[in-house]
Amino acid sequence: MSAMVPPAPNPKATVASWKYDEIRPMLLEAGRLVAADEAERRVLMLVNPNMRAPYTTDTIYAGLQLILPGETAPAHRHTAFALRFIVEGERGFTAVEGKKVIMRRGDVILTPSWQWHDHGHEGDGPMIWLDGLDLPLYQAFPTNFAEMYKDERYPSEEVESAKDIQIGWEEVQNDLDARTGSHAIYNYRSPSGGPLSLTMGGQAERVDAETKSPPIRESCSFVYHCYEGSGRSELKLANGETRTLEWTKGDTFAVPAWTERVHVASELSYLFAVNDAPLLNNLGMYRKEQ
Ligand code: 1HN
Repeated sequence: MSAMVPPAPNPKATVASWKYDEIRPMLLEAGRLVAADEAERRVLMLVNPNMRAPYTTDTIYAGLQLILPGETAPAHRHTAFALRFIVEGERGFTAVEGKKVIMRRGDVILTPSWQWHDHGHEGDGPMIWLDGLDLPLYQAFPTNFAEMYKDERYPSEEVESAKDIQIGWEEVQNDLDARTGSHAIYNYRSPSGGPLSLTMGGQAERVDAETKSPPIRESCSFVYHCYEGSGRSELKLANGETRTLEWTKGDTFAVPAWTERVHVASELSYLFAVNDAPLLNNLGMYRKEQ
């Protein structure tokens, strides 16, 4: 029976990390080699070393997407949900179902299922963000499809703010900083009060300088991104293996399901993470040990 119902969760994904100063040059090289509209989306997929695309963890796809000045990533829509965490650049935009939203570093911007969206860039220099999509689910539920719009851009108007799809960094950090204790977790909520989507959620964490977060393990998995600071995460996988990952600003790392994590900050640090907690909660599969 234990092959079918193991004594502990056994994710296929392993711990993995992508250092920004190593992968940024590759992304820029992709920028030289492949036009954004040629690729539809120019993304450096963060594929879990134990798996193949689209798996960053068993349930989350993540990648770094690049748009160069003047480029357009053409309008399309798909059943998959996407959230983006803006890493670098100014005056890039994403237009979602007619709302053109300017991307600012640290923003979370949502692309709900089946909404038309295109990306562009009216500033200088590279515009880079982390995409989190629920693509792995569609390997089990073959209900994923995309539709291309007839034109490059779906008609849109620039908006000052789009509270339904954009959460700025400032309110997140204000909330984290207002909390007592050397470690705090902020769970992103959609304006309607629930998690960001039916499948994917977001969280941000503050870890004060020279402190560590309490050990936590959850049945959901995470793709973490260091917004600011530096430190390491001490990870104990579901199979008992232990791994330590060093991180600094811009680095991204995957934490598989049921991995115990302790973040150790060398300086005041802020981490963002996309997770699949909403999916597991909706299916009654979410567990947490703290
Ligand atoms: C996609 O449509 C986006 O809309 C980003 O920006 C990443 C990765 C694989 C397949 C589709 C986007 C994607 C993607």
